[in-house]
Amino acid sequence: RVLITGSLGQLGRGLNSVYKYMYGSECVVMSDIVRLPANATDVSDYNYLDILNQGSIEEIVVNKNIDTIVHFSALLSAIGETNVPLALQVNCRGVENILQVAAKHKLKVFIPSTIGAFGPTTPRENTPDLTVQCPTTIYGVSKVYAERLGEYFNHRFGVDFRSMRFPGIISATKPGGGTTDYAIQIFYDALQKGKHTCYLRPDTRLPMMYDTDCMASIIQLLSAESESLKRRTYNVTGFSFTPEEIADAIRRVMPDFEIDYDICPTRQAIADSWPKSLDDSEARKDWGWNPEYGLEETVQVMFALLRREEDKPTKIVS
Ligand code: VAH
Repeated sequence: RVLITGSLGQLGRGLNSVYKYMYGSECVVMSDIVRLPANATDVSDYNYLDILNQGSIEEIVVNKNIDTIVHFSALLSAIGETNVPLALQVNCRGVENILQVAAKHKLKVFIPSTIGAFGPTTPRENTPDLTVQCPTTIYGVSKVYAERLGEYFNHRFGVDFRSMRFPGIISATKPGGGTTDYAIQIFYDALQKGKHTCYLRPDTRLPMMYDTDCMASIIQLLSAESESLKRRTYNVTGFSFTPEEIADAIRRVMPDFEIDYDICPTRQAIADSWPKSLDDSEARKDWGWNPEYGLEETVQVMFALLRREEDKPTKIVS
């Protein structure tokens, strides 16, 4: 049975649906710190869980007989810079609590890392798994800490810790406070206004991945045999593009779409410190990572999903 923290966030809701579909709803326990939206439907086992309270994590793990935690709760890169003390609490203390509970109750743990765990001194093209990691955001610093702490708990206490450095994830769910958020907002704006004002420069290249591939990577990494994993933290990526290039791809579907630019210095500086493309060959070799979606497929599926959503209230599927 899997416990998902931050399960109402961008990735949590999708993973919850995937787990329910693959293994049945009795196999997934959702948690977060906010009430369910009033129009939420199909939520089978949703729990309040403050990850800063280790006892509460333990209570759910024991009461619900959890063997795996997918720990999504985190403050993302842009919002982290606006509240460093909270980012330290959520991203560092939260991870410490999860790993300590995992050690005590012998759990498997997945904690996502990010391209944000790299920084301006990292080679930016085809960035490998093992390289310089000196990030300049509190998000990045806390994710390097999570990677190191997870690996430490693995070799010191035998915790089955697994992690991936995700690029920006494009999904038909609103993200919260990241630097790559524009790559989702652009679709909502295209449908609602025919126009998007981008906070990054037109030539800012970043690695990205479509939601379905992201979910598949989590399921695949979590089901890989421990012996096949040569490391505990892997790079994974889908494809890289710039705002200009995604706008062109959108125009191939919606010819009148317009983009203009109003640069946000904080987010631009963050994006400029991150890799433009990732080398994920180790994940491909060790556990069969093989993404399916490119830019064109992503544009197609995002429009299809959001057009459907336009007629419906927000739905939480568990
Ligand atoms: C952010 N989406 O923008 C996150 C992320 C790839 C970066 O981890 O902060």
